[in-house]
Amino acid sequence: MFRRCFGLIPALAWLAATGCISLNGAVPAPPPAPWGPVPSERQLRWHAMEFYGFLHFTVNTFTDKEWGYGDENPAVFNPTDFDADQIVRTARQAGMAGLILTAKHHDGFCLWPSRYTEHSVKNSPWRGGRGDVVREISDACRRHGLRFGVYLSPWDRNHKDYGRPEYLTYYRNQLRELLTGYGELFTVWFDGANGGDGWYGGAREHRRIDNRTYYDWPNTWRIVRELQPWACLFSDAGPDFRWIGNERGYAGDPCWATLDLTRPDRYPGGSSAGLENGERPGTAWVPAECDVSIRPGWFYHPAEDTQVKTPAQLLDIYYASVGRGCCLNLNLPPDRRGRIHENDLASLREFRRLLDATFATNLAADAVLEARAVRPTPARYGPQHLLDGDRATYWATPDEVLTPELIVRLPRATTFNVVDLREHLPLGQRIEAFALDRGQKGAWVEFARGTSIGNRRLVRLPQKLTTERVRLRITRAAASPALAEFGLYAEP
Ligand code: FUL
Repeated sequence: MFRRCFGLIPALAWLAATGCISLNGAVPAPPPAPWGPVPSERQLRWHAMEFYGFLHFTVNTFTDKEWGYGDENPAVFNPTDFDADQIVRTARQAGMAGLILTAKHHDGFCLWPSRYTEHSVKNSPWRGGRGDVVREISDACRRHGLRFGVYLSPWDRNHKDYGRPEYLTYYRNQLRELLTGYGELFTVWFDGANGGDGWYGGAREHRRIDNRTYYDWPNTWRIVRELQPWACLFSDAGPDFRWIGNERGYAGDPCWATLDLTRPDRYPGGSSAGLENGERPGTAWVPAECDVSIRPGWFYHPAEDTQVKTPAQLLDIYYASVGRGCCLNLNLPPDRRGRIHENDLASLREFRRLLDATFATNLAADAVLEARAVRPTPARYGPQHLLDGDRATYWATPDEVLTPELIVRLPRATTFNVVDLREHLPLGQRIEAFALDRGQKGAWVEFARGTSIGNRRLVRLPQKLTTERVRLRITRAAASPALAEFGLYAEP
């Protein structure tokens, strides 16, 4: 009994501190009811990654192509100095939270020694036919603290049965090998490019498939759910995250995390119309990934060594993807040595330096926040949660207050050009529009407006401004806002 009481007091103090109970008698209001579609726990983990990478690597790297025909001799795959640690370290130093490897691209060549085909690394001279790129990259990801995912092209220009039902068995067998042999996967990336001409076991013909029916996706997805419950399924239409509809790395503005999956053209390889902006209210939470290559092509081509995106271009992409609530999937193509090329490295390093210099300190960290409305009780729902760096806590208003204001009183005149906002995603994407003002000679002057927030909205101003007061006005919301974070930053 004594021991129980002894533990009760710190427990009560902790609950009071977190706002779950109030020791002075006020009972916190229940949290706002979720509005519209909401993310799963699996999707929330994906959202938290924000920035990860693609590795496009296969026979194309050696044949100088983007799409292999499927008749490539496995002997052409022969990296001279493959170094998974160099590749993964580069990604980690760039700030990536994970890597997705093209285990099999459209040419059908497997980067792992699949039991179901001879068209793989086991027939290449690399590592004497005993190599496994999927193993080496996934192990290196674990060593460096990155999550790992796979791209397994549904279209296979090598396989003789492509286009027939038998191919589906082959595809699922390969998928099972990847799902069971390489530890936890954070995603399986199902590409939408499909059908057309290919080698197809020597037939060398054109094969057309019906994207809606041929792959029987629901049953393939079920295999992933069963074997890798934390893996998010990617395709043009989700179900866990969607394509942004372009390969430039730019999200639309607004960019909603929801889609209307009742549309007949929403299936893998279906229409890209509407993907850049998403759909509101939508029927499902299907946030977008912006995929883009650091070079013009997805695979390494020596002629593109001088066309690596500059740090400034990468920053623009970051603000237009992560800064619009998406995840950024930046492709780094290993070269013929099996390493990330020095030019790509140099660009990534400077990009990272600029991001770190920008986001090292929240310039609003010591501000006094004044909210025009707070849901009872303030300990639980007050604006102080906007500065705690914790997306699980948030500022919320009573249900009927849809357009509240927040005043940020800075301890001194502060210069910034980036405003960082996050919604509390488990309650849905509630905010539809906002405006930002600065205090100037006793008045408020608007300096920015925006629409969707979702996982993150980075408002990047063309010029720095200096002020002691900032005001955030939520100008339109579908339900009372639940805002998790607020930050002010200055680009160097
Ligand atoms: C596309 C593919 O056809 C490209 O080769 C690349 O893999 C890109 C990420 O997706 O659909």
